[in-house]
Amino acid sequence: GREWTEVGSLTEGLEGRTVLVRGRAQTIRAVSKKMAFLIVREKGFTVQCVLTVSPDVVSLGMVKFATGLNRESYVDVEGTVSVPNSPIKGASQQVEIQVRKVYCISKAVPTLPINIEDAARSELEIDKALQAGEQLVRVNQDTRLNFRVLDLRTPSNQGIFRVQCQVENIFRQFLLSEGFVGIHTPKLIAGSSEGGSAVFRLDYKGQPACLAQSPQLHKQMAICGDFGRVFEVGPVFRAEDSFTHRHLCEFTGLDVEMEIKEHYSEVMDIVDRLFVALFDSLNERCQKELEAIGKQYPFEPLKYLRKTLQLTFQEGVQLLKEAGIEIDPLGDLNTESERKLGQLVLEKYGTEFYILHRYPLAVRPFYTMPCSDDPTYSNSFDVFIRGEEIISGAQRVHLPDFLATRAEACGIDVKSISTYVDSFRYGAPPHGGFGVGLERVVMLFCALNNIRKTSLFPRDPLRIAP
Ligand code: ATP
Ligand code: AMO
Repeated sequence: GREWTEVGSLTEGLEGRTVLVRGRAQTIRAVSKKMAFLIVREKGFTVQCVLTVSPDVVSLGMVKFATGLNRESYVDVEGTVSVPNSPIKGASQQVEIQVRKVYCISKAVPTLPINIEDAARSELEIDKALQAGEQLVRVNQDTRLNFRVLDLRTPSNQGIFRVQCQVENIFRQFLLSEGFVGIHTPKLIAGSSEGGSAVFRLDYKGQPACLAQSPQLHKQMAICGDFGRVFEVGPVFRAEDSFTHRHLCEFTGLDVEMEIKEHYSEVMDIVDRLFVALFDSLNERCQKELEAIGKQYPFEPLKYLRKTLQLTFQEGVQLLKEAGIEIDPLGDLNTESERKLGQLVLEKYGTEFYILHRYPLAVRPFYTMPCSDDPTYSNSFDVFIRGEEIISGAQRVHLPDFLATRAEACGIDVKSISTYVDSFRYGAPPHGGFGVGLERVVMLFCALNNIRKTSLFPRDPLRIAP
């Protein structure tokens, strides 16, 4: 076959070489009948291609054909790499292609619902352009999501989903290296796994069933099945009935469950080392992607410590109190107090990533182990990035009768989870674990303002298509 060059790898080192690239005709600009500029985009990278009429190489007809291409059509371009005298505006690559041939592989319709160049601009650039009297359309979130395949073509989106892939990849690699086994638990289950109303109910061949709100029950059962340490990457379903910037009805859960020898701090230790390794590797291996995201949505790199800060819930309440914010010491933090605590922690400890543990038992799910020294508190934790929750975790109750009592007290129909409760009747290791929201990790690492930006095809209370 012929040799192809990726647009993103076109650099000055290739000057004078003949290359063949395939990508989108992002913009086409005719200077005259004899000359035209074509910006070709591939995976978010762009290169300027120059068509100049010259005998035996580029005909008037070819320039006409190129200038008649619809934006976003898929094209092949063959030509010679050249280095221009002045910097190129409007393309990521600082070399040009002097075109010899252009082929159209697949035509796009003449009028697009989204102009990719407009969709790729930052708010600041849009404001400036509008002030300068430029004609452009601010592409709103709903339009982006309605025409997601076009929206996904922007460099920032190309970056976001490559970063997301890396988060998943590091999660797996790290846990495998620590002796965890990857598992897959059922998503069709008989009873609610987290309690509450946020559950999609369905009919399972005549039996009541629901979509799993988490792998909680079965990941614990895998521990009863002697796998010792397990992890899962899979879909999680929540019938959220409100519309927020951080809740989806379907998201990707990164779940962990493990035996505990002495203390739930063993689980928090995994969180600490996993996330420090994850942040390090994102900063190291996703530089281009983070840059592309930051160009459209400017953000400061995440501040985190080499050893993750751990505060108790009581210490958190105290910090808030000192700042003049009174909250119920046995209640939960609301979104606002979580944010505020995030700011206070940053000021005092210089980190935007921290663990808050020993939550009041009353605000945690039924399977959470109470503290042995004071059962109003629990062996549980949440983890925050930039003042927002990305992880919940805990030691679990492994005593079946107590588990049944707790489930009942939390309003869960024990019959619907009886096989789960019974799993602990055959000897069960003390254990704990945690669940991470993948979309939230990417959203908050990049300080994005909406979880829909980090879900490929987001599902929220109003959206089930595309
Ligand atoms: P999870 O439900 O998975 O634990 P979460 O971020 O929703 O994650 P919660 O413990 O449910 O965390 O809630 C924490 C706080 O977030 C609540 O006290 C509440 O203020 C706020 N909150 C939770 N769900 C919603 C919602 N659907 N709409 C608005 N605010 C919410
Ligand atoms: P929790 O319900 O806190 O805990 O969920 C774990 C993590 O999942 C993410 N998350 C969400 N992301 C997007 N949209 C949602 N609607 C949504 N709800 C939750 C958050 C949250 O921290 N079984 C426990 C975990 C465990 O203890 O192992 C659980 O599901 O990032």
